Amino acid sequence: MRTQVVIIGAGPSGLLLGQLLANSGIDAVILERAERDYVLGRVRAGVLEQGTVDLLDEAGVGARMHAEGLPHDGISLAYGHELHRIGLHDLTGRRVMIYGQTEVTHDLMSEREASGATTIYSAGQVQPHGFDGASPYVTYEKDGTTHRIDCDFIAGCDGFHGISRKSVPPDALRTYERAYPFGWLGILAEVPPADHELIYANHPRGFALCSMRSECRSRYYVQCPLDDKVEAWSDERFWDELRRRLPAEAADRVIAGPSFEKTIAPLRSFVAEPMQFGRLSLVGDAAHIVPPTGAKGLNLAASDVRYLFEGLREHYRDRSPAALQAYSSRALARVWKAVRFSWWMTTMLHRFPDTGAFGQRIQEAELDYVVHSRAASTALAENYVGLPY
Ligand code: RFL
Ligand code: PHB
Repeated sequence: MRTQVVIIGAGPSGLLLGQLLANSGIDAVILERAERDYVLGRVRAGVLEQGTVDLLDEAGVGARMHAEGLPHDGISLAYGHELHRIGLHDLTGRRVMIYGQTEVTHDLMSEREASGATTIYSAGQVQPHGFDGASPYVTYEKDGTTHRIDCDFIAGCDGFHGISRKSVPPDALRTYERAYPFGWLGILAEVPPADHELIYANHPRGFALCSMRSECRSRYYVQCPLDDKVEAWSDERFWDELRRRLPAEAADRVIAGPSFEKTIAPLRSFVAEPMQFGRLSLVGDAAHIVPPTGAKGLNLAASDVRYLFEGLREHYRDRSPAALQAYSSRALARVWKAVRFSWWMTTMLHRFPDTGAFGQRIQEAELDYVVHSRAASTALAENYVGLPY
């Protein structure tokens, strides 16, 4: 088989890139290791930047998002028993959209299926080859047979544990990493959210986040030790801990109910540089990971896709290599700013092993400065709604 672009991974990066390419008449095949329903079942991000919303519109998959998503004009920071609102829209003229990654994936898959473009699920042993030369190709196994797809370019959209980054010679890659000494325990429950906007809470017992998927479905998180087991967290214990970490006015509005998803995720910052090796480009989580505190993971994947798409479109349409050659440097400039913002939010809001009484007061002083200084609130808001592409 031959195609123009092989995309490895059918997460949001791979599907969105596939859609934009298909709309521009560029052929792409997506190879995905997992089954379709497994990919759809993963519960992850929930906050879309305006730029991500615009890109989904450009890809022609925005209709349901606009009908069912919740535009938010602000967030609240909680500390010292009080809630303080940051007016994102008042400060920046921009807003965010609450619309789950599961729904984004669903919309992209439906559109791809309707267009008849090829996606191969349950593809085993996917391996990119020859990307440092002019004739790259990708091999994979399906139903006991090894297949080969020749192509012009390979897009590694296969997440942090994928094969694409691992296929690059280690001496061509520089990595930067920070692991955080705690995790997030997250639940979904069919109950109305505690507030109409998100609440990020700093508390001496640890961080808590009140988020949502809709007006009747809530997503809540509490910081927990990395080695905690989900089984140790009954629903009752979770609701109790969440309420203890929120100011009374928010805690009183938390409506408890049975959880139907409960997982613990580690937090990490990671960047691999460069994001391009000859004809292989790394996109989204394959190249970088951020802790979820800034809600940036999915949004960075979208901005990478936009830069790579522009490069590929200019290559095919205008025979111009400049934008494709600039992919890594353009993407990394935006990535590092989101890595910094996510690290800063994480540092300001979580309890670290050495936080202690002094560290707690420093965090509260920083939060007090952020919410009472227009300059500092604006800096947070600009980053939260998403820096320009
Ligand atoms: P994904 O979503 O990981 O998709 C990669 C796809 O590649 C497939 N794959 C392979 N396919 C073929 N061959 C191989 N060898 C392959 N190896 C892997 C995988 O099966 C998968 O389908 O990466 P992508 O597309 O770059 O999208 C990135 C986002 O998913 C990610 O940034 C966010 O979900 C991060 N993230 C969160 N971000 C937020 O903004 N807010 C959140 O609340 C939030 N929660 C999360 C998260 C990521 C999590 N992970 C990765 C474990 C919670 C979790 C648990
Ligand atoms: C979520 O709704 O899952 C969510 C929202 C905001 C974050 C992280 C996760 O910062």
